[in-house]
Amino acid sequence: MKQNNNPVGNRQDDKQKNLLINKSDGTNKALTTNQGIKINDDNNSLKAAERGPSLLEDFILREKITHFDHERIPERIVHARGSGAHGYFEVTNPIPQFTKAGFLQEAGQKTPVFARFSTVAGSRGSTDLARDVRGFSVKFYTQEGIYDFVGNNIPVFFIQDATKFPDLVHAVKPEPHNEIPQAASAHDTFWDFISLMPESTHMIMWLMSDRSLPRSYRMMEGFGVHTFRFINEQNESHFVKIHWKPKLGTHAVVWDEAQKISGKDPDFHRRDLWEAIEMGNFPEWELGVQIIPEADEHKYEFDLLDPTKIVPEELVPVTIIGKMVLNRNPDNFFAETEQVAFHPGHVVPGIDFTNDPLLQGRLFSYTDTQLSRLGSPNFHEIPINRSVSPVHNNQRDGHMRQEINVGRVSYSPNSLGGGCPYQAKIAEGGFASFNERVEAHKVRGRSESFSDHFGQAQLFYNSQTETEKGHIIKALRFELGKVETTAIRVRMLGILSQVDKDLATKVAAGLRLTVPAVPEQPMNHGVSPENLGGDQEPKTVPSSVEVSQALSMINNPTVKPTIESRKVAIVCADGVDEQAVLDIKETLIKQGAKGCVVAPYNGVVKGDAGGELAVDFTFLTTSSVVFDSMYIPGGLDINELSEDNDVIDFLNDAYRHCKIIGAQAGGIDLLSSTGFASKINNEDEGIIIDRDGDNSTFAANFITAMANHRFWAREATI
Ligand code: HDD
Repeated sequence: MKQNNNPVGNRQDDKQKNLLINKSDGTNKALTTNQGIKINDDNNSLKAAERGPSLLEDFILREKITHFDHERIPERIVHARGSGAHGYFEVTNPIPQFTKAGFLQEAGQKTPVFARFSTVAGSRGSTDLARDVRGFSVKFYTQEGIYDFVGNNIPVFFIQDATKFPDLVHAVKPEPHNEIPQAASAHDTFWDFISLMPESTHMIMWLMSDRSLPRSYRMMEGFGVHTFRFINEQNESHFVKIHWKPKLGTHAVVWDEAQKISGKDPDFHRRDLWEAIEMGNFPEWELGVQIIPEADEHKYEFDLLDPTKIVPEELVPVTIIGKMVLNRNPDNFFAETEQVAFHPGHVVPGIDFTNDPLLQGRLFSYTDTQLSRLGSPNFHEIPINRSVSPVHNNQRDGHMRQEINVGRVSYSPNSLGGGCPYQAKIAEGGFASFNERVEAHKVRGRSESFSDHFGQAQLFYNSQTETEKGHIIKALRFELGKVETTAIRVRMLGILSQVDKDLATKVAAGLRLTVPAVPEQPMNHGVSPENLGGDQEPKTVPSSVEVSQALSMINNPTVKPTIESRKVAIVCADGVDEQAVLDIKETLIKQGAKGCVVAPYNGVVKGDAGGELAVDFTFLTTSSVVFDSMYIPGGLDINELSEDNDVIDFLNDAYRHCKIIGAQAGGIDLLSSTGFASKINNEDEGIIIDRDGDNSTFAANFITAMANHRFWAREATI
């Protein structure tokens, strides 16, 4: 029986306690230099006379400027733009039969975590709303050491082998001659590469879908992408795919909206995460696993080691084993969110790797990148990266070493230190890699079982609703429309035609091109025939599952009808029916949502009963794209509002983005000045009208409509 080195119970505060010794608060304290000398004047440098030159002697000036000069570190080569938060992971359904990982053993067990969400291509200061994959990383501070989950919000990847990662990233990043465009894939080098890499087709379907435009970090799924292994106490291995399912469902914005948010509030996701936690709306995800016995390794039409493939939930259901709650914002962005260093190779006993060639390459890359990003092999000592379980080994010295290792022994074997630190037995938690049998020739090549590049791209496309298919077509027209080289566009049409002829034809129509009758057969894996026999040409192995509901965001069976944490703009002006506003605000709060008063001016608006309502935003300081729904109460001074272009744009955009628009009594008249005036008489179920001012019936109808996220059917009529 394994020694219990994972005391069960509530360990969720362990990391906060661990961070405390590094926290510093200057409240009511004197200003000092870094050497602790109190500073008397921080406003003037030391000079030879008031109008004379500064003196080199001024250690206060020198220290301050030198520190400032070195305040920046290299940003992450990918995933530079991100936001993080602290929280905990709680086991709800332990699975000791599959894994001996200590933090997954008992129901109710809590482990502190730090999660970071990111875009991939843009720089640190780029917009949150780029069309891009989102990173989804979680550091678990377990009693057995750090376990890092380093996944994405899309369950597959562009490439099958890590050796192509630098090529992929060079292609998607801003072009090297002019550093344009920032945080965008819509340019020639990206599509040139993609059009020559048919293995990326499945990923491209996801990337062109609204999955790449999340409404919020809190409304996106997380996937481990690779197949990993769970190892149990009997040293038996099961394959595992790891999923995070958001409590609020998986939702997105539309592309026109995303582009406008990028201008109006490029911090949209960062702000949303921060504010939700400050307001106590703690973001939550369930952790699910798909478990596949070793014996089933070759049972499927796809290779479990191929990171461009999912395991459809129809073949292997997702079992929920726990939940993550993020309940604390960082104290300091740089110290925590910027310096946190994740690594898919940080695993604890009970979790192990497979031979997925993308994963294998990642196991090298992540420590290596921290050496240039954080500047030292001692990055594990940075507080946010520090394990809560003890660290003892013979590694020593290096830049910025914090630990003071005592004693004269820093080698093993040793007798002078009594043989310590000693090697842990497996039974006491020592990590032992799964003893997978490998009998092979060295080859520089790829398995033929990785050659299906279109089967699951078809599964994904076929699983989308018509609305979602329409968005994919538009996205491809946009992206390829920005490509300047016609040959690249045509090559991509050839690839798309292997997913779906109708898709390719519709994209081609937007580009005024014809889908090639015979697609230019792009590169195979570049496998040299001398190294490998077999057919390495890209091919289509039709999926045994024809439609998977879990792949659609609109049809997703796990999406719950909730308006929790949604934001409603309440269009206001003097004379507004203040009771109606108070009623809707209260109803929204009860549902976990929030109503914000938006008016033509800051300060307050005067209500019809003589009261005043505080204004949250003006039509200048906000935009409808940052709200989920609009509500127009009665009593407003319509003349003033209907002549204001900002107000009319506000409503027109909401309509265009399929948002729910509610209006009562005199507020309905404002809609006649909009571009959708003709649609207000029951022609559009997303416009909720109440002429009689019956607040409770109206609120119920408004909320039911909002819970569907958007009224997508409208798109067909615009
Ligand atoms: Fe990676 C960062 C996720 C393939 C090399 N990656 C990074 C982050 C995430 C991912 C979420 C940000 C971590 C953070 O918040 O600090 N990466 C993935 C996923 C992949 C993937 C899901 C495919 C399944 N990555 C991948 C490959 C390589 C890298 C194949 C290299 C061979 N990734 C890196 C990196 C980064 C990184 C260069 C940049 C910053 C960092 O590691 O800490 O090492």
